[in-house]
Amino acid sequence: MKHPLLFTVLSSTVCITTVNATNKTPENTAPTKSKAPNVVFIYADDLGYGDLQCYGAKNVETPNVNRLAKSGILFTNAHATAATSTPSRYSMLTGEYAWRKKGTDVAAGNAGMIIRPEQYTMADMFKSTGYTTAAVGKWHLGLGDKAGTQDWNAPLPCALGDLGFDYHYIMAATADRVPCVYIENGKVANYDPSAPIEVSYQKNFEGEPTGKSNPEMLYNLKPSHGHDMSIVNGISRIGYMKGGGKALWKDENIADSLTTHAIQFIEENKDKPFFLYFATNDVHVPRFPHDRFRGKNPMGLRGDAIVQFDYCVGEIMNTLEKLGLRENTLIILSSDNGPVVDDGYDDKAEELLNGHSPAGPLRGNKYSAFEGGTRIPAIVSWPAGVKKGITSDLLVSQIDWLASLASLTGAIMPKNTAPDSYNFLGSWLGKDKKDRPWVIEQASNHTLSVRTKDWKYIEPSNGPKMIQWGPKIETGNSKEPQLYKMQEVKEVTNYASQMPEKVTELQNILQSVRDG
Ligand code: NG6
Ligand code: CA
Repeated sequence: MKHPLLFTVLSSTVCITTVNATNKTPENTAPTKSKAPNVVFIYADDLGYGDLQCYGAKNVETPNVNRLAKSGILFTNAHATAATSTPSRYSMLTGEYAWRKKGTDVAAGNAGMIIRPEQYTMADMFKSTGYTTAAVGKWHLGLGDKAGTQDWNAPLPCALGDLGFDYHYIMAATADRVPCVYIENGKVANYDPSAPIEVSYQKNFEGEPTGKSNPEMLYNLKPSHGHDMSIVNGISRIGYMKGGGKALWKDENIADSLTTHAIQFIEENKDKPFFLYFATNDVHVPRFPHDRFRGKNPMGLRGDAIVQFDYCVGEIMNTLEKLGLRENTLIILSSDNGPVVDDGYDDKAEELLNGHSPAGPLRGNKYSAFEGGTRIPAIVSWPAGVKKGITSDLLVSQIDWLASLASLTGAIMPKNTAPDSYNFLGSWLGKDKKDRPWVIEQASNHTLSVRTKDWKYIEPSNGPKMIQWGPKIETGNSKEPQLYKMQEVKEVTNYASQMPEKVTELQNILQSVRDG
């Protein structure tokens, strides 16, 4: 059931159904296939609100993202649904808040596929209107049938082909989790029969070195917290694996490998509408950029990883330009959650910040209920359909991409799918000035917040105030209700006791969304 509060807002406004290539807006017509824009998501990992030059970053140059922003809309009040990857991506790809579904916390590399084949996804939506679809990059939503049952030496019983993706070339989870191989169309890419793959998140395989027992085998990127299990390419990871041989990725080549596969997909599909979900490994740990990007800015590896990300963005844009596709390609660039500096490897990211603030002016980081956990960069560019050079402070959420883009393509979403996704296409394309009445944000310990344009309510939680496993990261937890005035930007003064009516109003919104 669609949420009554949102329904009231939406039913009183005219929704844009499509925008064609000549920048006119015919009312209530779905685009013909020849005019449907290609859609490319460039989805970064752990890239913060303040990490890009066009968002005020210091110490790092991001000329390609700056160019993308100049060619479209830069959003200053856009939100991911969660402060970690798996729930954020689950929500974005299905249009259902992850907290409605069990098993959507940060997934192990041998998690079973969390989005089930019968669920409707972003890729299904595009496919239903004739798009060719692909996912390239970090997946982190599980594969195969059940956790721990995958045979990585055979085709997986279910993979992204069952979720509407015609092609996929992905990392099962994250670069810091085994298995350290790419999966291409449900099978390990470059499979090496001489080195069968075994994976366990329970115990090590006999005789295999780990970061804990064999620190002398580690490259100079040592774990600072956790990450002391199997060693692959001289880097210890979360989880145990054996084998892999020639199929093992090389960390310094991940960005190039993903970008090359993304470009190949674009080239192969240049004559028909395509949807590409390009989910970069940057700037997640272990940060291990290629030599070309090392030592290029004062922030060390984290800064180099941002530059590497920017390079990949440039490569995608250049490819589209070269093929004459840029004009009618809608690019959405964003991040799955807020930034983190020390995320478990001693890469000196903390010491080398040199005044850079990864979350910009916001309080909190990845994992946090504070704004820095979920307010993320978001840029939308579509030369044929969106005005250029705009900055938008509209309140928007990634949860709405599915319904909004369905409205753009003319897809008819089956009933009872994407229950939390609403059509805010006009806001995302800069055609109208409609804020989302509220967005819901999920912290890593499941604390929920309600954010309106002016206020934010964080529900009480018994969780600790700081992350428990090491670095100094604020969780945003408090046993008391918290109410912040967002005009003050930084969540410092708690107005809850002074403004009980506002607290009740926001609590009611949260309750009704929960019940919805
Ligand atoms: C944490 C890991 C962190 C990162 C995160 C997931 C430790 C100490 N920390 O458990 O390094 O992998 O999970 O990040 O192991 S995410 O962006 O994919 O959600
Ligand atoms: Ca992430």
